[in-house]
Amino acid sequence: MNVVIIIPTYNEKDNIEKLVTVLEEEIFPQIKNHDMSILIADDNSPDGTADEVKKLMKKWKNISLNQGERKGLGAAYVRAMDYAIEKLNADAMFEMDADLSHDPKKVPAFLKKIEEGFDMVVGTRYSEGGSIPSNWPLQRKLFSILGNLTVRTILMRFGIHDWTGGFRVLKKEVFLKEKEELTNFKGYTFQVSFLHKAARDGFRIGEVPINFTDRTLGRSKIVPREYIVDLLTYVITARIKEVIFGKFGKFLVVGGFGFVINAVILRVLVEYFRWNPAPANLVGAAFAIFSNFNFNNLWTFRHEKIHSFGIYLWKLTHFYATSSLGVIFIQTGTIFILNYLLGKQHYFIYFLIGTFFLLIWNFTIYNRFIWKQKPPQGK
Ligand SMILES: Nc1nc2c(ncn2[C@@H]2O[C@H](COP(=O)(O)OP(=O)(O)OP(=O)(O)O)[C@@H](O)[C@H]2O)c(=O)[nH]1
Ligand SMILES: [Mg+2]
Repeated sequence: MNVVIIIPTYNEKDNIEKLVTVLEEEIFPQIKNHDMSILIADDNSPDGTADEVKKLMKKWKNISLNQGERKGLGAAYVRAMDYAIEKLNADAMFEMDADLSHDPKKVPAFLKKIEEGFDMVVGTRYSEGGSIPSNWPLQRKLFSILGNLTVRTILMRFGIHDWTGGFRVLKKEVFLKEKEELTNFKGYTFQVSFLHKAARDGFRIGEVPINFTDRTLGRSKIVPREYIVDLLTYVITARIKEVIFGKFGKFLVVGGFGFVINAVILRVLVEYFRWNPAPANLVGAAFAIFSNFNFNNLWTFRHEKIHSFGIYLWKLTHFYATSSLGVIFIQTGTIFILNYLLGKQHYFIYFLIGTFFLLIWNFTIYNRFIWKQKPPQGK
């Protein structure tokens, strides 16, 4: 594989030579089965980082420099990953800080995980074997640990321990798939959002424990307050979107379609054929149930999709049986009772009220009995 180690830099003149030298002289010679190179993504650092890199490029031929305007860490990574794939033919790319916080000795362990079949491997400080600096004040330690725990909890993904770290390797396919969505995350939120989207899309995520050390030279670029606000905004909105556009959202769309079928048949039978609202609703609902079953099977619950025709018929019957309970007793029952008490003229409002009760009942039943989910598989 062509493996490119991408190192973003902003004013890292004092660090870059040390890091590059260790990689070139100690690490790369150990790696026999991959072509290793380095790409430095510098945002026109005023301290002259780029001049330092140009000197290093004379010494080692496998170093490239990708320069651009400063638009934040995420933007620098997106630009550099594009460059690595197009110009350097990268199959896999590392993300690594320039300030020596990430131990280059761990590079082979990351590559081993890629060879084992993982698509993206993240360095983790928060699981066994990993660590944050012991000299950090308690407040900073707590902040770091609780921050990651918050992200894991809100996103409901507990299998990944370190969301905010920046020592990773990923196959080019992961970047190409997520790239379009990543351009919105120009700052440090890039790390969380990239990992979240990769996990969402089913890429295999591996972990390597790392021991994070503090930078000794140069200044930190992170603006904590801005970062926290961006990070929380991302995880909360991402989670809300997942819920709305996930199963429940699809369920509403399918149900909405069924609702229209039900309503049209009800109106036609009542207005043109002079039926009573209750039996008219039963006919409308019978068609709506058929539509709902098929759309849910093909779309909402497609991961638990039913394959054989025998099972399809069995499940459809089962679905009619469970749905008819709700349709007869809850929806049509509401129409029947209100019709009896208040008269026929507002029958459509009774239908709306009955359908609302039915909706709540149905989602519970569908989830519990019909497309019962397999237990999640541990990663
Ligand atoms: N190209 C580019 N690199 C950046 C930018 N912001 C940060 N970096 C680099 O990204 C890496 C991580 O930044 P740091 O400032 O070390 O962030 P951090 O590690 O979270 O903070 P510290 O623990 O204080 O070092 C370093 O190599 C920075 O030079 C940016 O806007 N553009
Ligand atoms: Mg750092």
